[in-house]
Amino acid sequence: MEENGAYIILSDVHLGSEECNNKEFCDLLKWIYGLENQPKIIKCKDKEVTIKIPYKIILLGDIFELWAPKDLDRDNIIKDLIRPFSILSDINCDKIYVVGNHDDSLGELERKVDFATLNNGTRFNSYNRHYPKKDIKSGVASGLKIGNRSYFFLHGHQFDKRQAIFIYFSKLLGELWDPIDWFQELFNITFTKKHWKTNFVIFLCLLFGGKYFLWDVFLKSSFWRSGAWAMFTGFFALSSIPGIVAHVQASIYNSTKPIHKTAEEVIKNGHYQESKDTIDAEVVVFGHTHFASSYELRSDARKTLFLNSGCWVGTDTEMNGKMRYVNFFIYLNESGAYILKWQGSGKIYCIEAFTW
Ligand SMILES: [Mn+2]
Repeated sequence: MEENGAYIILSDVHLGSEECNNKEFCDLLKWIYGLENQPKIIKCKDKEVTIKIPYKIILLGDIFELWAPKDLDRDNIIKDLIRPFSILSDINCDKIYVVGNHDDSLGELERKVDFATLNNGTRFNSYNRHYPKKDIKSGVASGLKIGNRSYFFLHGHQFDKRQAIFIYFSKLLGELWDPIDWFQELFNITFTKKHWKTNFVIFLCLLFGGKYFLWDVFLKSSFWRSGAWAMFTGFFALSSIPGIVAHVQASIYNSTKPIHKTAEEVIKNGHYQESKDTIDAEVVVFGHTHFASSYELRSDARKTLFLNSGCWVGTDTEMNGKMRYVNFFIYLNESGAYILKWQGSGKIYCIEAFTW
């Protein structure tokens, strides 16, 4: 597959989360929109690079925060997405959405939003695992040829030991298995969301009240009356327990976040196994760890360049002696790949450049 032209890769915006840099993200999208009439020349080391309106924008996963939105309320995702997605749809290029782990349940949309055409004639496609897709016959995931390099795009949770168990069970089941998402869905019923704490108290009262104080009454009462008790108890259990589980999951997840790893740490210490790798590409672009960086893996057989597209959450902070910067994107064209930081008002800082 060969598709020349420039590409912009964005990942880990986490729309709907507490720390999402939505304003900055919208500013970048407006700037990309403007590139159509006015390409921008930036300096990368001592080279000049012309940033043009891309041929495609690749949204590389975790664009939406479905696992732990603000107040665990998924309505916050809808509030957050309206602006960026309306700007995005106006940008005159095709858009590709590759799902990540925090928006994994959108993978079910794969065939449903494929080739949705927007009013300016641009297309929006979604991909469940990676882009491009695997060849069904050979099982090999061939890269996309841009210029004289081949590229492969995936969110990157596939390199994560913790996520591997979800993926393993999902494969066994033949469908998506994601307990975090499951409890999020149960919790995001308006009645549960609003009243889960009170519901839990009512549930406990019904459960123990029924058992200790009303036991006699129920034993003597009709089948229908104890049936009604069971039904109410069940109803309040279902309208409260998902709230507890969702909150516990969110706090466990937040305290053990597998993020902030550089591309080098992911490939060297993570779940990446070269022997099992079926990706046939020279450059692998991924996100997930929120750390814009690069790493070149050299073996006798080949050389693979891994690029991490960073994130749009939180602020620039020092982590384990290294600076982790936010608000990143990757720009690719026929002659190179660039890791770029958005500094506001059209100011772009080039962190790393790979030219060929
Ligand atoms: Mn992720």
